[in-house]
Amino acid sequence: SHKFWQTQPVPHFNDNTSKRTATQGPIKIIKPEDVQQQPDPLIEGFEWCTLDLTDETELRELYELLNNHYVEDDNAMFRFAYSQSFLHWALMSPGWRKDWHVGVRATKSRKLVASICGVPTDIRVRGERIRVTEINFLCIHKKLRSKRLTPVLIKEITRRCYQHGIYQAIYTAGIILPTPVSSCRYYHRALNWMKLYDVGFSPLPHGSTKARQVAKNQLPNSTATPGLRPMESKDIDAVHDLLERFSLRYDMNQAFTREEIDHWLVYKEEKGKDQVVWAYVVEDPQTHKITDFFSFYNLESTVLGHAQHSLVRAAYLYYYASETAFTDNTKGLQDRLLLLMNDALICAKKANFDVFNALTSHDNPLFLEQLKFGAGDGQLHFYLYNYRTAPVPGGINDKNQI
Ligand code: YNC
Ligand code: MG
Repeated sequence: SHKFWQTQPVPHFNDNTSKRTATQGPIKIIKPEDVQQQPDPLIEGFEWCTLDLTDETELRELYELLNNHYVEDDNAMFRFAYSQSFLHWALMSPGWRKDWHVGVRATKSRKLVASICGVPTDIRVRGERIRVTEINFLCIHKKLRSKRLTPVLIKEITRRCYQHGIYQAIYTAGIILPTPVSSCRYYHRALNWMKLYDVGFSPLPHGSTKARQVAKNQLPNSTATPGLRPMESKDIDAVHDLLERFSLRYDMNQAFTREEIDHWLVYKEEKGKDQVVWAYVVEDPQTHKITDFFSFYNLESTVLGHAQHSLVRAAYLYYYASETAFTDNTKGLQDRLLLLMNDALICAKKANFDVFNALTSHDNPLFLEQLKFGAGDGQLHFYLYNYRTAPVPGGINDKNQI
């Protein structure tokens, strides 16, 4: 009984795989002249706004809304703490528009009480290339929950996407809605086990000791892949080419432009701004070709109501690729990923992260267990709006996991 979602152009739970396969494509054709020119009204006392995230004040307002009201775990022990640098990075990617940074303010106090945001990109779904907006940061102030404001926010960002000729969207959520195109589980690898134990994230396994857990999660001091070094601007073309070829191995993947590679992977140091993304390449010591790369991003979580610790620093595995996928068998790729991902853990540990997270997407199942990642409680479901395709088994490769 999804009163709102059942009215939307999304596949229904009971659409079977053969229907979804046979009819891949848009669910509803949108005529530009039918797109509503004005937003729907909001409940009394509230009004629409467009956030200007280039303005430090407005960026801080979104940051504060999210830091106080965004996603928490089921036990309300942790809440995502997206930094202002992170929001800048995630919401002002190539092609971004102010229009798609939607807010709701209380008319009297001007306080920002809700948000929904999007950025454009291209994805490929089983060979079909589609322009989409990636929808993220849907958030409603805790005092305004359960008032059916969510459908109003979704309709408004949809209208603003349609107005600019984008008729499809991609998004992720921890909850099940009609209808996931792919579902993944989160895995966690402790880098600072003692802290994770202290804050209640990592339990002490029955029959083990703290000392044994610390020893088990110990990592070498230095990386082991010959030729591994931080990615630089000069590597953009090589990484772009490698990632495109590697991504085409998945049914659903992001089609990057050169500009997007630069934006999403190359960190530009700026005074007073936290580093958001870390990327490393492997440059073959003989040929100087880029043979592999991996990346991770920084997303902290607030520890709610803890005396000693206020933040957990989590690194999230992001894009990676390896030439071994084309030259070797699965065992060759697996061996290479074990080496690369262990180095990713070492790099993250050196950058002072407490935990390294990865989904069961991409080729991750080849290394998760062996590198001592443990299955978490959290799931991440991927959705397409106004596009039907058969379910994608765990192999989605899109950046909308942030
Ligand atoms: C959700 N996460 O099912 P039905 S993820 C989508 N995504 O509708 P109300 C959601 N829909 O079932 P509340 C949703 N959560 O009756 C709930 N819903 O059809 C649906 N949490 O609305 C729900 N952020 O306003 C139901 O619910 C209806 O007051 C109920 O607010 C929900 O960013 C929420 O988890 C999540 O801030 C805003 O709990 C609130 O409970 C909150 O009465 C903490 O709403 C933060 C949080 C969600 C993170 C995310 C992706 C969002 C995708 C939205 C869909 C985009 C579609 C594509 C649009 C562009 C199209 C083009 C082109
Ligand atoms: Mg509501």
